[in-house]
Parts: sequence; structure tokens; C-alpha cells
Amino acid sequence: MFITLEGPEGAGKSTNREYLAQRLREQGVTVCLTREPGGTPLAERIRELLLSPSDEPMAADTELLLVFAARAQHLQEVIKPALARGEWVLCDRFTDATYAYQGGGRGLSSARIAELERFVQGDLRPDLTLVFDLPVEVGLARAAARGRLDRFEQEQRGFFESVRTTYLRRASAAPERYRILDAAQSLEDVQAAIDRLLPAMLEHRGG
Ligand code: Z5A
Repeated sequence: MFITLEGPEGAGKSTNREYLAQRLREQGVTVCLTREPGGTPLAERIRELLLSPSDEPMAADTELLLVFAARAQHLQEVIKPALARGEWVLCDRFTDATYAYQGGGRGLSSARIAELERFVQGDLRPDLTLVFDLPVEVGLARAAARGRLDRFEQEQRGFFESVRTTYLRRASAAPERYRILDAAQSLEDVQAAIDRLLPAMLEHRGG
């Protein structure tokens, strides 16, 4: 299974990816944990370019192409081989983040993103996407508590509202693939919600 974890800043994706991985391992599932942008040495270098604040403003098209360049490398080196070995891939962000940040946030057309999605991924799409949803101010406060803000985290509030709206719109347009979790709850409650999703996920075992 290919599972992606999505959501705005500070939604708890990384924390809950570890939790889900642990619960799946307890059930005998071999998991491959990875993230985007990044996941391979080259893709992590592209991540550095994307996240580091710089005096030269990055054009939105450049940002979009870098995101997909990193993804092409990540798919070839990590995601496809892991799926071919029968592992479950748990990926912290994937192409839904491109629709949310470059589409919703930067205002690039979803048709253009879809073109690159087809070019880089062919037919490969996640089997399940968990959207950790929370009000923008709660997520930004969590991110700020961590210290220095990256290039995206320095954006204005309207940018993050569009990111959140895009995630929710995509999730409600394809409810068979997405599960929305209320990430503003306590971590315990979020993890209890993950536990409730586990039986349905495990039904996928064995094809
Ligand atoms: N990006 C893009 O533009 N286009 C793309 O296609 C892709 C990505 C793939 C890096 O992503 C950036 O790349 C991202 C979008 C862009 N924008 N930014 N910035 P990232 O996922 O690496 O960065 P992030 O969104 O900033 O991740 P994050 O802030 O680390 O969030 P998180 O992983 O969702 O949260 P966390 O690290 O698990 O938790 C954050 C803190 O909150 C931490 O102290 C936790 O202990 C705490 N936490 C978590 N859950 C709770 C609850 N329930 N209650 C209280 N506290 C909690």
C-alpha cells in the first residue's frame, strides 16, 4: 500500500507517521518511511533549495518544477522499489501537497500540475491519503514554537488558508481515497482516530 500523510504546517504528519508505522509493524507489515520533498540524497538537496530562504525570489514555475524533479528521483530510487518489494510506503507529503501549495498557495493552475503528475508518475497514485486538518493559526503556532521558519512558513496567512482549503476540497471530491483527521485534537485523540482506521487498512494485506 502507498499511504501519504498530508496537511498544513504543524499538523502532526511526522509525529503520526511514526505512530502509524509502529502500529503497522506490530501487525507484521514491513514499512518504508519517507518524505517529500526529499527521501533520497539528491532529492534532499532539492529540498534544501526549496526550503531555504533566499534573497532571490523563486519563480512559482521554478518551485513547481523542483518539486517534481525531487519526486521523479524519489519515485525511482525509493517509492517504486519499496512497493515492488511488497512494502508499505508511508510518505510524509506527496503530490496533494503540490496541488495545495503550488496550486492553492501560489495560484498555479491544477491543469498544469496534473500534466506534470502524469509525466512524472504515470498512473501511480497513493492508495490512501490521510489529511491532518487544523486551523491555520494552530498549525503556525506549532511550527513557530520549533524555531526558525523555512521559506514556506514565512508566507502570509492567506497562503495557508488556500493550502488548507485545497486539501479539504480535494478530499471531499474523492472520499474513497482520503480520510480527514481533526489534527487540532490532543495527540492521544488523533492517534485513537488512526487506530480506528487500521482495520480497513489491514484489509488490503494480501492484495
Ligand atoms: N511542499 C510543497 O510546497 N510542495 C510539495 O509538493 C511538497 C512539499 C511535497 C516542507 O514540508 C515544505 O514543502 C512544506 C510544503 C512544501 N511547507 N512548509 N514548511 P514538511 O512536511 O517537511 O514541513 P512542514 O509541513 O513544515 O512539517 P511540519 O511543520 O514539521 O509539520 P508536521 O510534520 O505536520 O508536524 P510534526 O513535526 O509532527 O509536529 C509539529 C509540532 O506539533 C511538534 O512539536 C509536535 O510535537 C506537535 N504536535 C503534533 N501533533 C500535535 C497535537 N495533536 N497536539 C499538540 N501538539 C502536536
